[in-house]
Amino acid sequence: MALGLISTVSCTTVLQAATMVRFPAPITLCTITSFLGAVLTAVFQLLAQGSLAAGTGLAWALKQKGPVVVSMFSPTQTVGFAVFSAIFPGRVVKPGSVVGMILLFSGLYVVLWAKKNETGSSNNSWPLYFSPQTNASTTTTAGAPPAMQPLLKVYGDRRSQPTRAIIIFCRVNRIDFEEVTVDLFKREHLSPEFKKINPMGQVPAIVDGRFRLFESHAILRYLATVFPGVADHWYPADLFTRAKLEAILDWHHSNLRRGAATFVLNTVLAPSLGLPSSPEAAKQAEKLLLRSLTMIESMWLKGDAKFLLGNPQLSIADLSLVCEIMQLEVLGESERDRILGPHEKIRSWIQNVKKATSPHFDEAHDLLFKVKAHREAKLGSELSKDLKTASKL
Ligand SMILES: N[C@@H](CCC(=O)N[C@@H](CS)C(=O)NCC(=O)O)C(=O)O
Repeated sequence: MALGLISTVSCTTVLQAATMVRFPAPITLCTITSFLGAVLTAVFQLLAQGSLAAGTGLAWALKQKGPVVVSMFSPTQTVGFAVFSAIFPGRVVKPGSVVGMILLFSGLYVVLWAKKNETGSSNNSWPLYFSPQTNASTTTTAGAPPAMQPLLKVYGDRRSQPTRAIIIFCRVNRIDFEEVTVDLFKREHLSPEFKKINPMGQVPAIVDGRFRLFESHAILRYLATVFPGVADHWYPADLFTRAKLEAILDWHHSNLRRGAATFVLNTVLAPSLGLPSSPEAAKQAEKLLLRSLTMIESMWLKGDAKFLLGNPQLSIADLSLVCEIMQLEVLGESERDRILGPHEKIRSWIQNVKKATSPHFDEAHDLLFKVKAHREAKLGSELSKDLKTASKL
């Protein structure tokens, strides 16, 4: 269809040039040509799109394939001019012109080849903020790309709390993304392929077109800033509020996260994965975790505060910190209650964040809840085995 359009345009241009020699009325000719151009575009649009809403044929092609691919139409048109000039006014096409055309084509294909190699994929060139937003998101595992690929890829494992924060953020804000699972238990985060995305070998990480980023807080800031649809309360433009949130985010990594993650690692994760664990490290981590929970309540959840800093709506800091605390679920009900029981404000803050991000919060934590249920069932059967053994003694 595009070739038909190009042939028609070349043909009319050649005829126009011939007409100009005998009928020197450039403005009239220009008016007729423009009118015919509009009619041709409309016909092309109707055939290609079924509507007249997509702009000119060129605009349509640009949207479909991008500027470099569309420029291929110009040499094709040049060939059209040469062929029709030879047919209608009987012009002679000289060998020099043919060589010139071949050089033109070769140059263009070198550019197309270079562009493809530069980005790795012609669909994946531009960052998120140039892409249309939809509510769709897809899930794949590393190495298995889906049929339709959104521009933003989130690499992570739902067992990881910062990964869950990113996924919830994207879902709530209707950011179109592809979730690529990097299985921590299979050590996929240490693979050379993943290390090209995050040389630190940790999840989460994102690839947005050509742009790569790791560290969950940096990712949340990036998405909140770059995506036009994200409401201000997530990462407020007001510099004073933003600076206070930044302070909480920085504090999080060396306090709450260090306490919670080290405690869970040394009490649940390491033993269940057959890795070495340290009761002393667990004890120190528990102290830091309890101190951190007290600090959050006394510093940032004062009075009836629904969210951190007394804000009426949640921010990226609420989401990040609450996802961190959620890992305590795997400890089991009684252990979790022992730690969170005395912290009523923390418990209602978790509920507030959960409600504000529903149903995505529970959906992202589904795997964690399953791990918890599995662990409790296992502990229950071991306990009943022990009780049976004890009753025989
Ligand atoms: N500060 C990083 C922490 C990332 C992190 O610790 N990720 C963990 C999973 S929650 C991980 O990939 N661990 C694997 C490893 O360190 O080998 C962030 O916020 O993104």
